[in-house]
Amino acid sequence: MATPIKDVILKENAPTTILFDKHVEFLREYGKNEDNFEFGMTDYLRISGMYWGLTALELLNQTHSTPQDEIVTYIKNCQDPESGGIGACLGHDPHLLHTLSAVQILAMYDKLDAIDVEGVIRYVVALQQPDGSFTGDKWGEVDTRFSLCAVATLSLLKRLDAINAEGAVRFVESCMNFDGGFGSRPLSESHAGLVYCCLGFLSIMNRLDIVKRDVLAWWLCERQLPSGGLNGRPEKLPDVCYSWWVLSSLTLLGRLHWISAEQLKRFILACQDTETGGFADRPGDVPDPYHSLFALAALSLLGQHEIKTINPTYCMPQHVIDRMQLSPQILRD
Ligand code: GRG
Repeated sequence: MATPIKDVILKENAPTTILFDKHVEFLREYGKNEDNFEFGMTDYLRISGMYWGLTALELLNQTHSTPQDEIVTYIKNCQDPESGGIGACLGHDPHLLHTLSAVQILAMYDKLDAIDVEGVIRYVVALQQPDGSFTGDKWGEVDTRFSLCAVATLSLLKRLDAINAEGAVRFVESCMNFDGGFGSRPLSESHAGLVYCCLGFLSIMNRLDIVKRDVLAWWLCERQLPSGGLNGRPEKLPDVCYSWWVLSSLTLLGRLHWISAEQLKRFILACQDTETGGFADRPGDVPDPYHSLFALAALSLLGQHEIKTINPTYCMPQHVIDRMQLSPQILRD
């Protein structure tokens, strides 16, 4: 007997339009109460959390309502003067992921000079390994996510020249699989999140020529399930965040039109919380800023006009990327 496909069923009364005002309120209020349990339990992802929420608000054209000076001071205080890296929150060890999120926020605010930029460059360079890979921090975990974080950070600071670029590309290429996808390390299973990381990396390095373009685009389209939602790898449930990891990848490959946009949009809209605003991983679950950003960013790639245009490589507003005169590679026919 064939194994049934893992998927969800969308309810007839699921929302079919963007609950714009509810999302603005949800994102503005999220994390304001420092005394609640969730706030204390999410210290370890604070700065990335700020990037998700602030970018989502910017996509909804609401940046003017965020306390910029307070945020910039907070980020400054999270920079470790010794290594130059930035931690998730005050008193935490620095990590490449939060270093990138901090640089993305400051780039959006046009306030990159608020931090010790040379320190950040020193931190990223020190994390590159002899085989070209990057660790996320001083504890040594290697992952293709960190290859993207490293080059995205350096390119936003206009210092891509500081690393061994050839070695970095060779490492990412060694993570490519027979199905055209990429995993976290050589011989690891292809995963849509890591496909985005590797394509984003190659887009910044102007080396998308090395990908198996149509084989990979086909594998990405196979992530779409009967509900319209996308999973990250075979046999897994859909999650609205893959709308971003898969669509941004298809956009970089010039194959966005291969997916069923209408069905995906239906799934994304069904993930909205009609009471509180915000998007959850799947319809009916609890919403959060992470899923809200990647849902809104995917809707932007699908051409939803109320949402500002997103850049598929950096997951930042396109007008910021244009202001910084960055032009990461995109394959077009
Ligand atoms: C947004 C510019 C920008 C950078 C972020 C950290 C990062 C860079 C990207 C993360 C990409 C990602 C989602 C990687 C996947 C990690 C992973 C292996 C998740 C586990 O997935 P599954 O398949 O579980 O085990 P699910 O939850 O899909 O069922």
